[in-house]
Amino acid sequence: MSKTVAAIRRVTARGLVAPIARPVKTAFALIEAAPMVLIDVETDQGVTGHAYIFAYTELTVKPLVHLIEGIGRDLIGRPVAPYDLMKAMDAKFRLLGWQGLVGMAVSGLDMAYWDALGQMAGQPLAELLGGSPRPIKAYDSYGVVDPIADERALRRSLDQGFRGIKIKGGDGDAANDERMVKGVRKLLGPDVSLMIDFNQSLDPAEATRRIARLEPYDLHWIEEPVPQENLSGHAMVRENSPTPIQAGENWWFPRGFSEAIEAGASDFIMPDLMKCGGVTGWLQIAAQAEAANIPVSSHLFAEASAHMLAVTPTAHWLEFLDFARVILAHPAEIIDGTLTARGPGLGLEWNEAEVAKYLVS
Ligand code: SMN
Ligand code: MG
Repeated sequence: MSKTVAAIRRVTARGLVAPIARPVKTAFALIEAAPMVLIDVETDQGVTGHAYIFAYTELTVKPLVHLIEGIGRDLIGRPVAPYDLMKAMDAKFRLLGWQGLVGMAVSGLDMAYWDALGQMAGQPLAELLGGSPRPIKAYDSYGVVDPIADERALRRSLDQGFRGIKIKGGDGDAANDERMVKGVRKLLGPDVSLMIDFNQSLDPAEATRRIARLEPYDLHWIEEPVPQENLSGHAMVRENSPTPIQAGENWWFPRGFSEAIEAGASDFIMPDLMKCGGVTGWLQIAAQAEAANIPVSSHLFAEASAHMLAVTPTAHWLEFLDFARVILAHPAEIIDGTLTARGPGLGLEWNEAEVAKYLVS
């Protein structure tokens, strides 16, 4: 039984800045809207694969659109085969290097390819990969919070059934972090997992001091205490930390994870589908994590990550930070604090009327 392999007919990318329900304040910036790029990979089988990536800043939206469409022109007529894509991209970008916008573009294309394959099979991606969609435990992801001003929002998260809340630190001094953590812990009670994310803002000595100060509040993890590339610094902080260390959203491709695991940088890892090499990269990272007994959580991209965590042997937490809500025809639905992957493919369909409102030309 042989069937023609689907081939690429056209790749389109569209940039937009979408409104978000809650601004996210980090140690470095205030994110008030979500700059994103939507990728559509049209095949000759009548199916179009979809994926979105997060550009972090509006400045990188147009360069990403240009890059993705430029790569796309060279893909026309080639099979919708993610491993072939990775090989072709390696040949194209080896001398330039893959980190940064190139890696984001390639990872986004990979996700759209897998979405097309799932759609063609009439299966959710999790099922195509040999698993089955199941409810994945999610945490609600906040920026820096004020336990008083944000009390209503936090209570609403609990009402939605979330059993985990992440907040951001490093926006001020250690006393400021402690006030926030103490207030949020009091509000949540002892049984909800509370995580703090420093977004790479500290040096190892300061991180160690702050983590010791936060010990009484039973934090579930300390995320990115020091710059992501400082693997030995992560390991040093981890060595002295009573709380598990979490990192990975800024490690690039499976190679980045093997280096970090080798360095003993983190207790937990959280690949970002857009930086880790898409679905193809994630699968290779999940295998490394299983071999090393490391729990795996996701970063952003909740809809696609719910598929990946369903086929990750050491699946831990799904991050819920709802950047894509307004541009999706069927936004992610949290039920009892969990998210279940939906198909076919990644289950992404654009709400074109909303997309049109936020396009950057
Ligand atoms: C984060 C990254 C990018 C945008 C918002 C928040 C963060 C996280 O580090 O872990 O969600
Ligand atoms: Mg983070």
